[in-house]
Amino acid sequence: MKQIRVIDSHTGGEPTRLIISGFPDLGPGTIAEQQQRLASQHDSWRAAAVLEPRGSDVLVGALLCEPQDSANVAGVIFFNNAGYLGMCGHGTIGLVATLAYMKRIEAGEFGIETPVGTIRAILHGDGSVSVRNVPAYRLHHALRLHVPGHGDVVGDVAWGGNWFFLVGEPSQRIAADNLDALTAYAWAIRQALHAAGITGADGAEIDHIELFGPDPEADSRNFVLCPGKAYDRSPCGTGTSAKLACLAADGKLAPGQIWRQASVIGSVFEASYTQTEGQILPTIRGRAHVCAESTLLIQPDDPFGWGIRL
Ligand code: PYC
Repeated sequence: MKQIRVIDSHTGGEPTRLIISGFPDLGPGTIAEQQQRLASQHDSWRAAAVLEPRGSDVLVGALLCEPQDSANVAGVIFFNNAGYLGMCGHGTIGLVATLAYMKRIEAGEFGIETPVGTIRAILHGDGSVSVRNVPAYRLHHALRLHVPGHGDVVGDVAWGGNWFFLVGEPSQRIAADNLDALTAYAWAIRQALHAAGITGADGAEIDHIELFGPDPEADSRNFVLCPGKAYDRSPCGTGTSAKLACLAADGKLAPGQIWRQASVIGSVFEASYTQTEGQILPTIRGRAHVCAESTLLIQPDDPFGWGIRL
């Protein structure tokens, strides 16, 4: 029987399952190389950890890895029901909160290696976590897209550690009582992007759709549809980074100015940026809480032991 030790947390409602031990050895190399090995040779472990019957579509897995550079506190590979993520903001906040729960770190600043680069995180004295993300930028502005069944939709394409299509004036209300309609609308946008051959840089698939609306307390409320069709319960760290890149490009948010991004369920990230050449360096601050510590078991005769793949 296989055993996988995990600690679950949630960041503003969005869950992260940190894999502490039990996955196969991914060998030497960068976190990006290890991610490729996990995907090509051991993907069933991802499925076992995050798919039903142990997981769910909304769960993000985070494999804790040894960092290549000993100055960094950890390496991490993020994945979900559909595959692998370059970076994950809520997941990094969950990782840092979990390392604190495990007493591996105390308040301070840390380097964390991800497949898309090394990021910096600060664990604050009040338990909140700031993530200084990889550089973000807007690739396309005000792109008009025909979405069958929904008419024309105008949005930006931006990178925030994952690729996003950001729609400032969606035809759907951003509200927790409108989730089915939001999901159908965002999924139709994603399919229309694919059909139109619109991609991120180097042909990368735009696999996150982000819709915005007003919020009574924050600067904006969003709905983010993740690659596997689950919506992000948090305001999405990489999505908020992509949003900052668009606000900066439009001259609507100055460096250092705080942007309060609410999620569709009302959790909030505080975000700001500094400028680099042609790109921005976003910082996202939020809070995670640990909520379970367990051992996943895979019995050899369990027909769904390696996850339900539909
Ligand atoms: O917080 O960056 C994020 C994220 C990506 C997918 C789900 N959450």
